[in-house]
Amino acid sequence: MKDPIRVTVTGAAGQIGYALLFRIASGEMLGKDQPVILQLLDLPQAQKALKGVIMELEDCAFPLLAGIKASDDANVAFRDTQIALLVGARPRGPGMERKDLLTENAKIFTAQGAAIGQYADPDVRVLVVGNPCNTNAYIAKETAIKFGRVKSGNFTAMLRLDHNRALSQLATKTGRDVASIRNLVVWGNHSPTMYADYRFATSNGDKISALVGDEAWNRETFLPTVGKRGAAIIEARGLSSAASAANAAIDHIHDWVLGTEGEWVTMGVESDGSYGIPKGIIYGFPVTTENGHYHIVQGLEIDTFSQEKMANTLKELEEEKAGVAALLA
Ligand code: NAX
Repeated sequence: MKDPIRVTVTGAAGQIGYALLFRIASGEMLGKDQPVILQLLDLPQAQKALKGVIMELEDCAFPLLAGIKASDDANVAFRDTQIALLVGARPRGPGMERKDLLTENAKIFTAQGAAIGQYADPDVRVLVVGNPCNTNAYIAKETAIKFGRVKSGNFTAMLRLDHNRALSQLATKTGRDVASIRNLVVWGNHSPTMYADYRFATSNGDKISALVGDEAWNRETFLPTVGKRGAAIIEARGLSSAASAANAAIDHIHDWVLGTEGEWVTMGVESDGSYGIPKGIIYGFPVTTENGHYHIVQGLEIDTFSQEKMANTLKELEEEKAGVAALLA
């Protein structure tokens, strides 16, 4: 039996947490032969609900679940953690400006970044799901690396739900199996400014753009549908995406740790300057992964339309970064 891997989930009593924890414990994220210890963080007022979730986890008698700890203290929940899923965040309240949302979340992710920087395993891999996830990941990274123990490249943000949404829209449009579609990318910020780009995508060797045929569909239907999918789900369900978000988080970590065998996936990762994106910004890029490391796919041609889209989503990220700069000084 392998040694258990310590997995921290924040916001564990929330709706994404409820769709996520059982799948992690059943081995869907790290493999059916990999035991896990869950270290669950939530606010003091959510501890009672979290206790109920833990009772249910116990009642599943998962063979791979080697232990569960719950805490309202980030310094406890992140101790020795190897995989950290930062799901909990401050939601936008009535009358709350975007700026206030950024600042409130910056406080949370500064505190959690400091806990990770001091107490996590030095190789910890971090996925930020809580919104605004790219900037929250940036804040956690910038804070954590000040302690000199953890790697800045191991802080990532979740663009995988956007990637999966785009895959599904393309499969429906072309009549091809979703599993046959390769080489899709979603550039930039997890927000309606994201740029889902199928110029390189293929299905069984055929170019997706040729199968789509109609050029206007990209601008008029595909990009708005993917960009506004979160809002459409809230409108239909009365609640934001939870099961699909949890599924995307599972996919993101699974592929990062276990490898993509040359296939592209989208991850929000620290820019190394690729495609003119300033170093340090957490931006959605196409990546391949092997041996627990990701590599940004290089050398893709960026046409004028794509350049504009990529610059637009970058501008939003730079504004978010400027909005929290004072808190990181
Ligand atoms: P819920 O409101 O159901 O749950 C959030 C949980 O986080 C609550 O239990 C709350 O007590 C906890 N929490 C709040 N502040 C915390 C803190 N400082 N430390 C620890 N726990 C804290 O929200 P849910 O639907 O689960 O969504 C969670 C986050 O995911 C939100 O920020 C949401 O915007 C974001 N999403 C991100 C997506 C992405 O693709 N990146 C898609 C889905 C989702 O919208």
